[in-house]
Amino acid sequence: MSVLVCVTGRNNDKLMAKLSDAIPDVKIEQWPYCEDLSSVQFVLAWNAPDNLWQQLPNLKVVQSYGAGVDGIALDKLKPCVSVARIVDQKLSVDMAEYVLSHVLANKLRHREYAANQSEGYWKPRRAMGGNEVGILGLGELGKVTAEVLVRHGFSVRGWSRTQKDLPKVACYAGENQLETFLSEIDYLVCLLPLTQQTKGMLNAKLFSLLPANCVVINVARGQHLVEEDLLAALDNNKLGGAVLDVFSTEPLPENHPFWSHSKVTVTPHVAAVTNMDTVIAQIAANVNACLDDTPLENQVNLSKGY
Ligand code: NDP
Ligand code: OXD
Repeated sequence: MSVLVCVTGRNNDKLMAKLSDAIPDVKIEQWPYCEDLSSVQFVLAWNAPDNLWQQLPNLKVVQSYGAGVDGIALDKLKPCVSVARIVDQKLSVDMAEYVLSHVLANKLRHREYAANQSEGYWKPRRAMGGNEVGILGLGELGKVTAEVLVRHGFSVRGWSRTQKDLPKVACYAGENQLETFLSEIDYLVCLLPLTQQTKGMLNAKLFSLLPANCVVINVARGQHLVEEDLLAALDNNKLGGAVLDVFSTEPLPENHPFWSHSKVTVTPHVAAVTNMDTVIAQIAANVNACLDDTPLENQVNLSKGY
């Protein structure tokens, strides 16, 4: 049995060393180098190429190196393959802090004052009044984000597929309650997984259901957003602004209108970055579970796709 690490777009030297320390008796190789594809039973994956899976006849487990599993072509896996994701309190808290900081930055007009400073223009104004934050997705990241916002005095509502019951959070569920959830929101945070149902959800129709001053914060996936619809809503003053951490194409292309739009804040997919030190134990535990044929930690429900 061997483990293949296919975490693309980064240097994995430290990750390989830490994994070797955690599972010293297991052979670990790094894609694209692999001595014997038929011995690979476990893949640690991030943005793995779609044609990898058909080359691994004895694959048993794919472990995502993040919370999302949309970078793994689930439809290309054999039915006997299980998928696991990262669940990590540090990841959730990092996400909550990112969202809180951008809600506060908009409320306190940081962007406006930065623009004024560059012109040497002194114009004091009151902070924005709105205090209502709506979170699409009340999963591992959404529920911690809701909790942190509540603790900071925001009025929080959340929307999910199945009904939730969270302290001091107004919980809505399903398509029927989406319109009510969206009304009267000052900040809309997207923390949904990317699935067939959620792809393109942040579109003109949804924006038309939000109050005109609402700020959209997308920290989930770029494909949730219809970019032209967002630009039109911002330019026609149907939305107050947008904070975007994720994009359909990453890195965001050089000439993309988001870079210079006065109402858009761009960050380079950094809202919550997987922390090697805090997740290595759950990856090692899943390699051992794969070896022993025991249940995985944080297994993904493949029929739901997240
Ligand atoms: P979870 O899978 O734990 O939670 C997903 C939530 O979305 C659940 O509450 C689920 O509802 C809800 N949901 C899913 N489909 C629907 C639907 N069709 N209608 C309504 N609600 C739906 O995900 P996480 O919280 O861990 O992560 C969310 C996403 O954040 C990840 O998939 C990833 O794309 C992104 N992410 C981004 C990062 C960044 O740095 N920008 C870092 C980490 C993650 P229910 O509970 O009822 O099933
Ligand atoms: C994740 C991410 O899904 O970093 O973990 O986007």
